[in-house]
Amino acid sequence: MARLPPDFRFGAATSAFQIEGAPAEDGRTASIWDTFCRVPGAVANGDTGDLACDHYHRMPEDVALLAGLGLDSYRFSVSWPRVQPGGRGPANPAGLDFYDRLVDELLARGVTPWLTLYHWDLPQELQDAGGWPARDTAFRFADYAELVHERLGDRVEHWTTLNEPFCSAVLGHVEGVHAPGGRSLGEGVRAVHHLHLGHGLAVRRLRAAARRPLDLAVTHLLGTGDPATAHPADVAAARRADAFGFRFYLDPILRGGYPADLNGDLAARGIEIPVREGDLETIATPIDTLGVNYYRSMRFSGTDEQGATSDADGLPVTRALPHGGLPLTGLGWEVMPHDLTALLLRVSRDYPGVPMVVTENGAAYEDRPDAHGFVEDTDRTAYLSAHLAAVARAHAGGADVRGYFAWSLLDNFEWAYGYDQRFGLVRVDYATQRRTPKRSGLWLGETARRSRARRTAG
Ligand code: IFM
Repeated sequence: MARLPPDFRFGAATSAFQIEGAPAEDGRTASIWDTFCRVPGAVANGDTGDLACDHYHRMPEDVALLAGLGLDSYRFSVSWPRVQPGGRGPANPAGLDFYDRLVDELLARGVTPWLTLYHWDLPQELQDAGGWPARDTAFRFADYAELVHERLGDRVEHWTTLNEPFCSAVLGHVEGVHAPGGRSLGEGVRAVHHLHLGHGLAVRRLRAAARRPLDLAVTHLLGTGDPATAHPADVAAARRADAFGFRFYLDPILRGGYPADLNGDLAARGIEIPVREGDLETIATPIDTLGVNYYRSMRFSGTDEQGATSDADGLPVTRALPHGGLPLTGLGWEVMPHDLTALLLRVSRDYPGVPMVVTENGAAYEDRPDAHGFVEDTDRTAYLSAHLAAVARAHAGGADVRGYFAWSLLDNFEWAYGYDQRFGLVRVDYATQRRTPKRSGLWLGETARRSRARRTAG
């Protein structure tokens, strides 16, 4: 494998709703995911986040596990309805206390905290007031960011505003498979813009309030998207998918505007991005790091199953297809490490000057624990190893990529798939809440240790 730089960061990631549980403790109010879990059929098996990994009560044990593995960084998210119930007004000190303790626990064990402010758990009261499609939510987010920073800004250097706005906006408002379960392209587009605006406002507030140099970032879910064939309809479909799924997220933040072709595609559907004067400048406030989450890539076809190139409204078809013939994870996602290299090289070429960190990468597999709860997950270990090698190749090719966080530290609540899909480096037996590091976790920790040893030796 090509060498990673000696100061390369190795971590694991989680998010609040997926692991914490304790939905009504110490003043926390409901989030849109608490509500969505109650919608019949929305989540597999009717699973909820009520207990999850009970991390709210087991946090010191989980931090000890991460540190024991040998990882140097921990990416976690703060639950908005825990620290600012209802999403407006003063902070809830009891909610903030939890993250205060978490940060101290991490630092005491020599682990760097990598904090994400928003990983999809919008306070339900803000949803009732319009949610992300409403402009006001962006301003509420900036207030919330400042409250968290007031308490933790003395010890936390790395701040990510949003995790995967594509999922919040498109899975949540267009495809209806994530909270809040909307199915409207127009609402989804409004949500994207207001998420971007909230990001920019928060970056400005944190920068102004900073008591120490901060590393400010946003994390996007990205992949490559080739045309299914060289046919012009497929080439055009891949261009549309790239505009809607990739450049919609990177261009406003890193280039100061929405792509012209995207505006055209949306206009054909009667949709306009609700940009007001000054928004684009706010959104493009410089960041220090770009978080890249990578799982898989798709191909795009401009024809439907019957070969038609336009739909009932006369609009062009864009259809995502698998590549075929590749190994699959437990979720049926194709394993494509080479595309991670291509992706990182593309971002560094098209959006130069911003360092990257892979803030999520990992795989769900059907784990088979032995009698002691140990999982010999050679599949996941091979997945992580191949993707880390892909990161190293991108680095060798000139991409400024500075770290890698595996998704996820623990098996956890995998959104609409509930607890059926396990991504953890550490197995969680949900009946007993017993944690057992898997082979993959031991392997990643050992890889991190070896990398640090090189740094010390060098
Ligand atoms: O579990 C999710 C995470 O919350 C966001 N990124 C993708 C992961 C796997 O689906």
